[in-house]
Amino acid sequence: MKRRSLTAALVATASATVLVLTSGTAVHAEEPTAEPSATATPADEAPANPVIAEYNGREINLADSWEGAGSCTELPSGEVHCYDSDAEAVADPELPAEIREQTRKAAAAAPAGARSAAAPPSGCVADYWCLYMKVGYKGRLLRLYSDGKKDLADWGCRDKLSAVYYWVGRYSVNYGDAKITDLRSWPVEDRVRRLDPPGGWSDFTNLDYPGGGHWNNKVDIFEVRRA
Ligand SMILES: [Ca+2]
Repeated sequence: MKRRSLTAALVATASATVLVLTSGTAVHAEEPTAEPSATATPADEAPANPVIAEYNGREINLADSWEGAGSCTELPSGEVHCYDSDAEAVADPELPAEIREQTRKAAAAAPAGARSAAAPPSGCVADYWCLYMKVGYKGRLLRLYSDGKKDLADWGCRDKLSAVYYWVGRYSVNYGDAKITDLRSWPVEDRVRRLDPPGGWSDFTNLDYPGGGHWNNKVDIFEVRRA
C-alpha cells in the first residue's frame, strides 16, 4: 500500500516536471477540463495484496468476494476470520479474552431490542474499529485492529464505507485515532479526514466532504493510528 502511494507520488512528480519543462501550450492541453469523478484513480485493477480470510473452514479472497459472510475480523495475530453471525464473531476464541469480556458486558448492559448510548452497535467489539458498509451501522461489517494503512480494495470494501464506530473497552489501550482517505488523481489532492474516538459516525452521508458532498461510499484507505 505504501509502495503504491509512493509510486503514485513519483508519477505525479514526474508529470509535474514534464509540465514545467514543456511549453505553455502543452500545459494548457494537460489541464483538466471537467470536474474529476469522486474516485478518479483506477478502481478496476486487481488489488496487489488481496486479503485471504478463513470462512467456514475454507479460504476466501476478500478482494474478490465475501462469499456471503456478514462480517470479518482482523485478529491481533494478523489472521482474518469471517462469519455468518455476530454471535459467532464476538465469541471467536482467537479474539483476546479481555475484548470478548468487555464486549459481553456491554451487550448484557444494553436493554433488549434497543441500543443504549453506552453499548456499541450491532456486531462491533471493544477496542476495534468497526467499519459498516451501510448507514446506521448496518450491512457488512469489517473489524480492524492493527496499526497502519488498510487499502480497502484489498478487503473488498473500496468505495463502500458508510458508518464507523470505535468503542473503548479498555482505556489502557492506546486507541489513538483513524484517518480516512479518498484517493484522487493528480492534480486533485487526495481527500483526508481524521476520526477521533471514542464514538461513532453512524451516517457518512452527514459527514462533509471537502469541497462539497459527503463521504458516503468514497473511502479508499482506512488508517488505524494507535501509536
Ligand atoms: Ca474513493
